[in-house]
Amino acid sequence: MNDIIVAISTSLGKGAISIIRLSGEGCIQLVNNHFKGKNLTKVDSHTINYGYIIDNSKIIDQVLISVMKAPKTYTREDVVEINCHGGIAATNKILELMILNGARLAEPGEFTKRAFLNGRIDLVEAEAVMDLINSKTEKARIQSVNQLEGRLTNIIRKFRQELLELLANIEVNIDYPEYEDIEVVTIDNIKDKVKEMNTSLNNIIKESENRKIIKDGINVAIVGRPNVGKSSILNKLLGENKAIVTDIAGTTRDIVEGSITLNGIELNFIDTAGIRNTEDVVEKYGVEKSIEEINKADLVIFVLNNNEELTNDDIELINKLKNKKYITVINKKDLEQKLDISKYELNNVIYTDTISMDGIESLKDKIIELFNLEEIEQNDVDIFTSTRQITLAKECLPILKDVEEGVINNVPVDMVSIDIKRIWTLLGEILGENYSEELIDQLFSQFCLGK
Ligand SMILES: Nc1nc2c(ncn2[C@@H]2O[C@H](COP(=O)(O)OP(=O)(O)OP(=O)(O)O)[C@@H](O)[C@H]2O)c(=O)[nH]1
Ligand SMILES: [Mg+2]
Repeated sequence: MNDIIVAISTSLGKGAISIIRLSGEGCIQLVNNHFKGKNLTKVDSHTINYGYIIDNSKIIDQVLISVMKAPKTYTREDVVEINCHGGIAATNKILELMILNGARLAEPGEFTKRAFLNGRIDLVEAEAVMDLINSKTEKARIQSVNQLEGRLTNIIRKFRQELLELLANIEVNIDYPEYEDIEVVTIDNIKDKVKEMNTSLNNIIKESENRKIIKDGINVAIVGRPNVGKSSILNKLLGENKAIVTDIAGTTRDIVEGSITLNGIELNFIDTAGIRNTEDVVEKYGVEKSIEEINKADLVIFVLNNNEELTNDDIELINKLKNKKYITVINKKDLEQKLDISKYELNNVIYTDTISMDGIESLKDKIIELFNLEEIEQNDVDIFTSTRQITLAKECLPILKDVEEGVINNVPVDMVSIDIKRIWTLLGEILGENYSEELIDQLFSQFCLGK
């Protein structure tokens, strides 16, 4: 595992500087072999050194080199960072030089993976690094930084500590059953503690599910029959003419996407092909995609035309939306009303006119209301941010419940202790204890190169 890995850590392109990062035993020597300046193997740790990267005494670039010796580094291994001029050619040439002389191109996330495997960070913190890189809004950034600071990690550690204390109590109980006093204390102790943990874990999970949208945003699919004004609505929501609008039914054939930030949350709008029964092969494919988008979306904006009567295609769509969160937009309210929806119970009805922009603000307000976006702004609590964390935490809930009931029903304490150990293990998995190779590979492969 200690071979030398190398990657370009900045995004490759024209820029003032690029950073090439190396980690692993011998990386300082390797860079020194191609450096004209001070002897890097002799300099103090955590120093920046000026000089030239050379290849067979030919200068490749003028550089600043940071030398960081293990263990106080990102990976806990020796780390070297070469700051070179940001051109693509110079950066690639240095990377190539390192690879030709013994380094290996790092896999995505491999530096962070080493930080984890060497015990510098836990999995929750590693996921926070990835989230921080991917943060698109200020709120998502703050959430990741809190996680990176270890706030969630501390909560889980505290839970696990409490579980250990419970287990210790139970052990005393089993080893010294003659102390009746302890019996009473222990059972009460377990019951209260477990109840308290159940409530607080439950709250964190609930809050986490609500706020997954801080990280991932909300996917909103705009659907409806052709020509009702879906693309016009998308353009007005985005404030730019992203989708083509014409009076020809079937204008949008493929999905068009665009995003805005509303109350600090990213909304990803997906404009779809108008849904109708059609023989046109291209359009038909577009219609299938639209239906797929309905299933994937967190919210559907279902658009109807105020100026037309309801058709079978509309009714089919209404049926598809039964179990979805959706807003009904009745567009073209400036035109004569011919639509009659009185026979149908449609959710969240809003009237719009995309020419005068009437109703567009109400549509945004409705989205804020449906996802409680205003509240999300207010509270600052610690939550699980990845599906992996939420799934593991959820697995603990029924077991906690079993423990609670078991205690109430006088189930033998040693049985209860097995359950408690299981919860302790599951919480440990959140932090990355008892990890599987496969999980680790899959998780870190989602990182970008050089991190
Ligand atoms: N009067 C009026 N016309 C509108 C309104 N919104 C859109 N239109 C017109 O309706 C026509 C169709 O608009 P689009 O936004 O292309 O409709 P669409 O639902 O995306 O259509 P497809 O892509 O074909 O499915 C265009 O001529 C628009 O200018 C509105 O509020 N009032
Ligand atoms: Mg369209």
